[in-house]
Amino acid sequence: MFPTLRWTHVASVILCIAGCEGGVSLPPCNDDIDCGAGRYCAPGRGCDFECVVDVDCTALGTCDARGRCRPAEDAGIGATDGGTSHDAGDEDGGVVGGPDAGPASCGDGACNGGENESSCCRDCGCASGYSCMGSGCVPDPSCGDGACNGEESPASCCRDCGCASGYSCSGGACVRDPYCGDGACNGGESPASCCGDCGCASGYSCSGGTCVRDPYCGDGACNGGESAASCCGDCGCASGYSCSGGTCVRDAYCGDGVCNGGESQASCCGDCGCASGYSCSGASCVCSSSAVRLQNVMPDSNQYCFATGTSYTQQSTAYINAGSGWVYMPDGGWADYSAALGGTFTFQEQCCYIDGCLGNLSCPVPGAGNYPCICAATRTRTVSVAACGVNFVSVCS
Ligand SMILES: [Ca+2]
Ligand SMILES: [Ca+2]
Ligand SMILES: [Ca+2]
Ligand SMILES: [Ca+2]
Repeated sequence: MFPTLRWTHVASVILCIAGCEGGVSLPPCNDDIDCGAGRYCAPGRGCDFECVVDVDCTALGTCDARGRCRPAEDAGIGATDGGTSHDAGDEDGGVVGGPDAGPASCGDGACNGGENESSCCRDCGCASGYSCMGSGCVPDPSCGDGACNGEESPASCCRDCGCASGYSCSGGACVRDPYCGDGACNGGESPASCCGDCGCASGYSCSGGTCVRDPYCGDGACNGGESAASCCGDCGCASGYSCSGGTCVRDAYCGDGVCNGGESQASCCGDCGCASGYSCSGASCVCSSSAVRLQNVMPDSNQYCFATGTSYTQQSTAYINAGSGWVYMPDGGWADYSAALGGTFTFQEQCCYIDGCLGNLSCPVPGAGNYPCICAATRTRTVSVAACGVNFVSVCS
């Protein structure tokens, strides 16, 4: 229980009756002058009333010679000092009291003798927000005073205490600095430096911290769901097929109906055919027919007929007998006869000039009757049938 304070005053009697305990509210002060007559400025308590006797100071000690309550221990000191403190010429202006009165000093627990918070904060205290440190009032620690002090910590006052590495003070709290992997493209990051947060350009994906191009047809790898059907350039084709224009097309082969892919008549007559006279049988060209072409190559001859005194032309005419009778063959005319390849062919030839001036024979010309002519002796010739197809033989050469 708090004590009941009872005050008796010189000028007037004011009783602080029961009920004031713990609730006594005194006017604030810095100096006795602030308190007016009958009061003094009590450190930490305000303008208190002067006392007359100790009983007035029930809980505060004893009443000293100046009418001020002092703590009991101070009172004791005062009693000890009493012998000198009561001397005339006391610093308090000759206020001579009882044996408890002593000289005011900073540290005596009372803001007295002209002390104030500037000169003696130990006794006089400090204004709100300040604390007595050493010999003066200093501001209480506060967040923002530039020093990490009092109860401050990075969590409670990062402005003064800073933050751990990788964190910065923002809005009064430590927030983590931007880093690659925080899910936001920030702090100077770019797709090149942090594709995990910043992503990549179209057609690229972030892999292992680097933007790598997405698979595409033409990158040289069969990837990204590509197949021979969708991208034969990267995936290739089945055996016997080659990628051409983005599609697998069958390679050239003997039997595709086209002479291609290095095929020749010798290697693939089915596609490339055979030379004249040959036909493709199996995989080879074989000679299907051979013949001898007999052609009259004897030129005409210009002559002069003395009998008539005129120039005239001897027309070349040949007759051929290949075993089936004589055949008329005019100048440049020809006839074919089949003959076995590798064998020989025998025929007779008679070479004549139709000659109206000197003719001594009669040469038949089909459809035109007989003409006077000059003929060489009949000759039998045998030729080789060396080539498949037509073997050309000049007659009357
Ligand atoms: Ca601070
Ligand atoms: Ca980031
Ligand atoms: Ca690809
Ligand atoms: Ca072919």
